[in-house]
Amino acid sequence: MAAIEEALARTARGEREAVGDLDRLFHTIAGTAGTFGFDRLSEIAAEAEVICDGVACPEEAAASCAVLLDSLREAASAAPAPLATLGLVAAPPAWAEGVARILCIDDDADQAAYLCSILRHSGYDVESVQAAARFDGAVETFRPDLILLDINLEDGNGLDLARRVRENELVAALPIVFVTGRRSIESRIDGMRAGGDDYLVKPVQSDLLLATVASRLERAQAVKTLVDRDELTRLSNQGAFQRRMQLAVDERAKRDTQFCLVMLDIDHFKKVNDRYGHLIGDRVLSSFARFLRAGVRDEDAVGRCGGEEFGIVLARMSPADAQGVTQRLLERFGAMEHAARRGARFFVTFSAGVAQLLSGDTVDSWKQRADDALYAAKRAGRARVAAA
Ligand code: GH3
Ligand code: MG
Ligand code: MG
Repeated sequence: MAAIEEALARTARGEREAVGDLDRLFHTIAGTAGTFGFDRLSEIAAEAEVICDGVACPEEAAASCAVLLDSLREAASAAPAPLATLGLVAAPPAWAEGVARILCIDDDADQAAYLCSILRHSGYDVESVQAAARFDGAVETFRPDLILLDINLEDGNGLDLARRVRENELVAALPIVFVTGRRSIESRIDGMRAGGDDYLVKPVQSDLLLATVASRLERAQAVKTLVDRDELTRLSNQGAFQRRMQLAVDERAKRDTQFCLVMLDIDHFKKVNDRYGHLIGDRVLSSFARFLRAGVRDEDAVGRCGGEEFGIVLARMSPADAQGVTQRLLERFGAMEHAARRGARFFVTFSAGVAQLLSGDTVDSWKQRADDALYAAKRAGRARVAAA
């Protein structure tokens, strides 16, 4: 609107090329507003376009367009905004890792802009890719929580991309929503067979898009929580923690980011169980988990890797700093009093091993070095931190 007003002002001052600018702006609105279902807007813009094409002098165009601009404003304010902004559709579900990320693949720039603007408006973090060739890279770096996938792409086929996602263990469970112009039942079946969760036909109503995305994300998060969480401590379980370690290995290879792994094991935990009972033992594990989660940054991964063994992946940290952080955790946790029955109080310590992620490391070799350091800490007398 501001661009039109500016072009209109220049037109009114008699600038001939401003009429051309105005013409182009109205042309864009006439085209895109129609695609998005804002028919009245499209009609008015088309009318203005005709005026700009036909008038003899700029002043005349300015006078006619000024009248139309008022109608245009009115139509724009009545145009159906994405329903989420009107509160008719639930806001994006709260997402465990901040704002949910949506990757949109569509080779039609206008369609992509349309889908992205609806989703961004509703608070999602959206990235758009127009070529199939850029798909894998975007999945890897953007790490989407959901994928909107067009089927006909200039340099490929969305069905193939969906199959690739389903075959890649790291992202196999990602929700995939096809958004395509193909309406046939055969194409829908192809979409489902390729691993699509939903199939929307263009033009997509914004409220249907938002409802589909929100419900797919919600379901995915519920499943992820079940699969990835350790029930007792609510931390990542061993499998999920290993996947986080793998992401760190990948990130180091690509961007040379520093990572340290800390493996921690509670000292003489068997005695805690023997003396105070399994239930109290469980409570110690839960409070240790909460303590660790609260003691590191959001970007750091914390997981339960076994009975009383935990792991932390510290991002962007030198081994010396990681050791310092772990040492402070040990001092604070060691000073925490735990309550048992009949007013009994006791203290618990842990031992830890720190290993820096080296170039050429795999998840296994990295973990082995941290485990070796942890074992050394145990042998050296427990309640201490050792570096690999
Ligand atoms: P160390 O200092 O050498 O690590 O001695 P430790 O006693 O901590 O180690 P050990 O491996 O001998 O014993 C671990 C104990 O942790 C034994 C097991 O019963 C207990 N444990 C494992 N998982 C749980 C759990 O979920 N809850 C409870 N309460 N205990 C658990
Ligand atoms: Mg296409
Ligand atoms: Mg132990």
